[in-house]
Amino acid sequence: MGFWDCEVNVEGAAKQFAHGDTFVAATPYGEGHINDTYEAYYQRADGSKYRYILQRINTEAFQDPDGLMANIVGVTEFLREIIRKRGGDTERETMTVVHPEAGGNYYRDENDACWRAYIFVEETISYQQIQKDSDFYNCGVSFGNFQRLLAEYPSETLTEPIKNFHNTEDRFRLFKEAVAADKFGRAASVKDEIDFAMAREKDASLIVSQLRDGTLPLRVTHNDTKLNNILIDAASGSGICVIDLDTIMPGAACYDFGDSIRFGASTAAEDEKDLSKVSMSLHLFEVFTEGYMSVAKEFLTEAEIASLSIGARLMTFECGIRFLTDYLNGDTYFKTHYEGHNVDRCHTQFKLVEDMEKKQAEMDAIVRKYA
Ligand code: ADP
Ligand code: GN1
Ligand code: MG
Repeated sequence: MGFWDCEVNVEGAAKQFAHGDTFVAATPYGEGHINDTYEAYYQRADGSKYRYILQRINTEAFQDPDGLMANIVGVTEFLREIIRKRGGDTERETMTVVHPEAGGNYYRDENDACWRAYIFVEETISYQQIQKDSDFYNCGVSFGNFQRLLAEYPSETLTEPIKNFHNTEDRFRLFKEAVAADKFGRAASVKDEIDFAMAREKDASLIVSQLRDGTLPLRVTHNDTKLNNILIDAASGSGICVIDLDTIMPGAACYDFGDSIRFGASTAAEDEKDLSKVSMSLHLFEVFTEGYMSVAKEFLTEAEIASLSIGARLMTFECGIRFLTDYLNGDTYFKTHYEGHNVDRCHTQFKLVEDMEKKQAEMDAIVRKYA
């Protein structure tokens, strides 16, 4: 029984975080692909209500929930201290872990499911697609700031929640293994997609090789900077809170820049079926780059600046092969809503890769303009 098809006891878990208040109801929430997310409502003795984000941690993806939660608690406490010192709102500008009544950072239930809760950051928007340029600019500023703040974080205290997460060479190896095994007899139906990836095998080394030889420095990075992993303040439009901190670990700056572009600068949804709608908007690329560089130019090295546009293409390529690999393996990793969902996602990513290959020089020129 996999993570997505086993039975769950949401109510039992939600009650563990009530701390004397009354649990009211929990319903599925958000568009994340990895964890099982709910909004859980509680009522205080005075009748007022509030909600938490309640998540069943995907322990197939994150096999060490203790290490994972220690990372998140460590990073959010570190950020909270900085926010407190500068007089910010400590419950809105970073996530706050709500501990279960029995103590610890999460609750393990009778089925061994692991549950955590966060304060729900209210009056915010989590976009699936950019509506306003200024929002994307502000995302760039926020992710730039996030990297800047984490530069001071003691990276040796972080555990690696998923080994080789953005090691694209290793992702490619797993992809080739999945093709060779063809466990579900699906390879023939995605021959063109496999050929597309195989023709670009050497690209998989573009960034890892530079990390290996020291050209690019290792930083503490978020590693999953897609648009719906940042909460936009409804009133001010600023990217107020960076969320989904599961994959914080050492990585390359261009992973975060690149993943933001992969998702946010696309003209269509990640699973759009009409590929004529899918392209990488140079306009959105510029909007994000201007925001990000307004902060990041202070700390990025020359080699890192040169890596940004390549990172965008590579994160997109990597994501495409991950969707394809998951399809070949029987759709066990990403949450999917229909058979072939991962193939549709793979198509948009590969379309974006092709588009970025054509626009590389223009992307580089934009980066230079703001560096
Ligand atoms: P996944 O790892 O599956 O992507 P996330 O941690 O990103 O899960 O959560 C899924 C969605 O839930 C987010 O995209 C966001 O819309 C919402 N969300 C998560 N945490 C919070 C929070 N603290 N406050 C408000 N919304 C949140
Ligand atoms: C997953 O967790 P979520 O939905 O924010 C995935 C990312 C992918 C992304 C593709 C831990 O992000 O790596 O880029 O889907 N997260 C994990 O949309 O694998
Ligand atoms: Mg997410």
